[in-house]
Amino acid sequence: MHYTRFMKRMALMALALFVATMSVTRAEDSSRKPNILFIAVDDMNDWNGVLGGNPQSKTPHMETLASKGMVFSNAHCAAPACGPSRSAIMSGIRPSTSGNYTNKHSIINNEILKKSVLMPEFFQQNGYYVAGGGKLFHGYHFNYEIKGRGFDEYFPSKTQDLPSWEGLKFNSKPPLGGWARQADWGPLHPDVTLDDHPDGITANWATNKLLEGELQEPFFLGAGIFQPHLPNYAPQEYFDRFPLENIELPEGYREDDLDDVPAAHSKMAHNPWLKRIRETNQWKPAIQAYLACTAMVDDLIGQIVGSLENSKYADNTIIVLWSDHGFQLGEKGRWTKYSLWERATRVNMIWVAPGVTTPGTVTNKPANLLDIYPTLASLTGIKPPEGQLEGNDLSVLMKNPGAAWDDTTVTSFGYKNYGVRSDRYRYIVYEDGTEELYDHSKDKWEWTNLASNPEYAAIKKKMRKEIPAHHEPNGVTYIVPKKSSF
Ligand SMILES: [Ca+2]
Ligand SMILES: [Ca+2]
Repeated sequence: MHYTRFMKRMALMALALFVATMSVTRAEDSSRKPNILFIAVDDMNDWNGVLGGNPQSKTPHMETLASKGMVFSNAHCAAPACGPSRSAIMSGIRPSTSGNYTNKHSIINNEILKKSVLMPEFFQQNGYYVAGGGKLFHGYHFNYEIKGRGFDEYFPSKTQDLPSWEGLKFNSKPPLGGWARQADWGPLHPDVTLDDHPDGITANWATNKLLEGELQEPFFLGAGIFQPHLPNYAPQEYFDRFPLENIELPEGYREDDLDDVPAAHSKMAHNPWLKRIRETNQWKPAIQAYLACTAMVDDLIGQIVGSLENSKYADNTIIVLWSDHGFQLGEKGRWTKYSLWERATRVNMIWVAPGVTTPGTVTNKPANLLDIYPTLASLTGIKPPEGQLEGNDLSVLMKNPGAAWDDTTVTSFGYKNYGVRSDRYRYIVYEDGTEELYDHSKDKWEWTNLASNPEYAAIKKKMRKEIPAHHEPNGVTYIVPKKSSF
């Protein structure tokens, strides 16, 4: 008996010693954990040199970044709108699981999301210093719901994600001012420089954080760039790079493109902007502005990444650059996002993970913004929250691009509307059961809907199996305050 108790005590002491040693090791490990530079870009589609969606674009800094790491060229959003896309990124939970489907759905009052550990909280709870600036969450969610939760510091403040637009001077009267708050574009007054632009201010904040070298390590530093989200305002020099007389209309536009598309698409969301833009002869100026703002964002990406490279953190910092969804500039009669077509779901996702990614790697395997959270957990060696994350760990592909992988990835918009993308096909099914199917091997602009062609019945059946089994009803609606910024 005595002997047994002695042994038990010895065992407990050994265990205590082991645990103590482990925690020392963990503490030491934690000081060596990689930092994270998390760069978010709003509404940036594939019109850049990395994804090759439009040869008119000029994005040398993104191309340089891509050459240093791994590009996921077939990456898609969880939802084609700022709010649900970013809620899914930050929680790692699909919209169809949470019921957070649109910009007006709450995070903090959502029964599922309110129990989740959001990404900034996850890193903060695991010993990271978490700093953010600019648009990381959807503005309403951050400013009125999250209020800096999980962040040790936020710029400009924990209840204001974007630096103010107040006082910015324009070169001339914005072309469409008045009919829709965000339907505006144009150069800023010649006196206005990039340093005065809200995105330039956010980028300068991130630059200073990196170059000052006083961040507590390991850190998570998030910089959220708002352009090329509308309204597309940039300094004149960016407009000068894209002379109006050289602007081409979108290659993917066809006047009759919607003839073979079920009517259900317009129920999800529809805006009449293209008609208005054409009537006012603004199609080319609007494209010019999108390209100009994308070029401006590219310069800011170059600035932030360059600051990291010139900082003491360069060798031990993971970079992930992502955009929250794509953007349509007239294709299928649409302006902005809010659709399940390629133009709206395809996103930018570039990773540089020291010692993990191979420079200049590109994979076309299906990926999703939902995958960011589990990938960062894996790359930092931190156990993810139990039973929460629904995305995949992309580090598997970073280590072995030929690894076995999911055949498809899913985007949803609104209750029971789904888009499924494989390497080759896009399948869409709406709540009413109507469908679309496109073969990207011969139809990259998704002009020909093959859903009613019996030759593709087996493909459709296979794609349909990828749709989530659970469809959570619409979550609690967020009440938009009367006075709010874009
Ligand atoms: Ca967005
Ligand atoms: Ca068509």
